[in-house]
Amino acid sequence: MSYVDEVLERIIAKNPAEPEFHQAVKEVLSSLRPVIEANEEKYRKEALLERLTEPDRQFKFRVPWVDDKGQVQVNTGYRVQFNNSIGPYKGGLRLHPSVNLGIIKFLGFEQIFKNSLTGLPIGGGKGGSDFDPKGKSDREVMAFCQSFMTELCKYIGADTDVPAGDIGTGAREIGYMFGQFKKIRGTYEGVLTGKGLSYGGSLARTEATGYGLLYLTEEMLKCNGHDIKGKTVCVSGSGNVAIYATQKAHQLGAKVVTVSDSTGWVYDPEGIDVALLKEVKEVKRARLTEYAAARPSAEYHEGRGVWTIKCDVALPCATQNELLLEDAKALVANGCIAVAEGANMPTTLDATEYLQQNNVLFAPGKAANAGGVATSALEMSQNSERLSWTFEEVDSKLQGIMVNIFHNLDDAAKRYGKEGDYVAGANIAGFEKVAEAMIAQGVV
Ligand code: NDP
Ligand code: 2IT
Repeated sequence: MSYVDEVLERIIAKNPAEPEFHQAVKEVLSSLRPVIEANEEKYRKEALLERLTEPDRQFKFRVPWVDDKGQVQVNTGYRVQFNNSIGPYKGGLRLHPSVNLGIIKFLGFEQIFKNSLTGLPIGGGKGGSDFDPKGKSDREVMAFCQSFMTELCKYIGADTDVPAGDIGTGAREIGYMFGQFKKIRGTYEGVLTGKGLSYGGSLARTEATGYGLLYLTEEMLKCNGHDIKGKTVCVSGSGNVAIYATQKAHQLGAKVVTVSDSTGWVYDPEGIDVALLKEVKEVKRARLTEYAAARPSAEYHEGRGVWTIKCDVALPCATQNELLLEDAKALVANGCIAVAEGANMPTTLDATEYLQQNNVLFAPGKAANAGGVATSALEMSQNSERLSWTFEEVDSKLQGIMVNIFHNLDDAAKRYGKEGDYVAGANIAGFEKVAEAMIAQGVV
């Protein structure tokens, strides 16, 4: 049996209840086959793949907090420190009822390669909790965040592990967590990114993931003879990534006609009104029904359905496994030319293969959404030098990073005879640097 298949089999046997983790590892290791096969003896002897797929360490802890009725609630907190061979652990904190260890491990594993692709010195990690911020008062969110950080603060630090936002964790949650870290540890340090601008945050971090997604998509289209201008775009999700992806798509002359949330979706043929979407989602924290109620051109639909709308470009920006084989078929039938993942692993493996086989340009999340963590690394740099850069400075660095990522994966794919396969290109380019650093640092 090949080394890759042996390791895949062992991971599934050893971590039986973690399907998302299996999926992420399978995608990465399968596309690394040519690289592994070229170095099979060496990597096997080094147990490189076993070391790469086993987190350095993982924490799981109780998070008790008191709700507004005086009732004690208990959630479970996680932090997985996956790999720090190229820099301190770096990755977001997800707050969503679906969170479990397997989901955090898949996200942490993806983060290793994504962070490597940014070209910046950051390792891979991820954390979160099964706490649901939806419908909670600010005081309840604060109580949860403080309790979560009371435990998490033992394991993180500006040079050790630097968490940030993800689903359910935005500026409000990062603020409460930063305050509690400072109170317990007594140091004012860049231990979290995505901070508010008044206390060490970076300009353009809020916009970075969505903007970065569009910068990479624009470059991918350009290098394949297309122009983003004039394209019709379907976006899923209506959170941080979706909102700023929509804004930048419009700035580049495209038209976004859909957004979604966990209960339904909106089709707005005149183009999504970003100011209204921000008001509904960022200010009121309301459902998309409120967007549709305030916008005569918009139709609201319950359930899923975004990918049935005809578009040139599809940008899944909600969550994992939200673009299925049947959706891929609908996109291809409607003439879609490109899919770029704003979310982490939103496209299932069979849907990805179908899109690639039908010549749809496909940019995987670990490349396409890397602008968020890249700008987090720029926030870390600003915190270290105790300076802040202008919006234009950060945004122009972000643009350079995203264009560079695209060319790195394009080149890596070509080097292994897989021209146009950006999934393989991203995995290979991300892996090469991490593997070299791991081997150079010995068996640790
Ligand atoms: P937000 O919490 O701001 O928004 C998430 C959006 O996705 C909401 O519209 C939410 O709907 C929807 N959603 C979440 N879970 C589900 C679900 N199970 N089914 C259907 N819809 C769902 O998160 P972000 O925008 O920050 O994150 C979106 C994706 O992007 C995630 O995969 C995240 O890991 C990834 N990402 C985020 C980065 C960042 O910087 N924030 C960086 C790189 C990747 P509802 O409000 O109804 O729950
Ligand atoms: O998935 C991701 O890359 C993020 N949620 C952002 C991580 C970060 O550290 O900014």
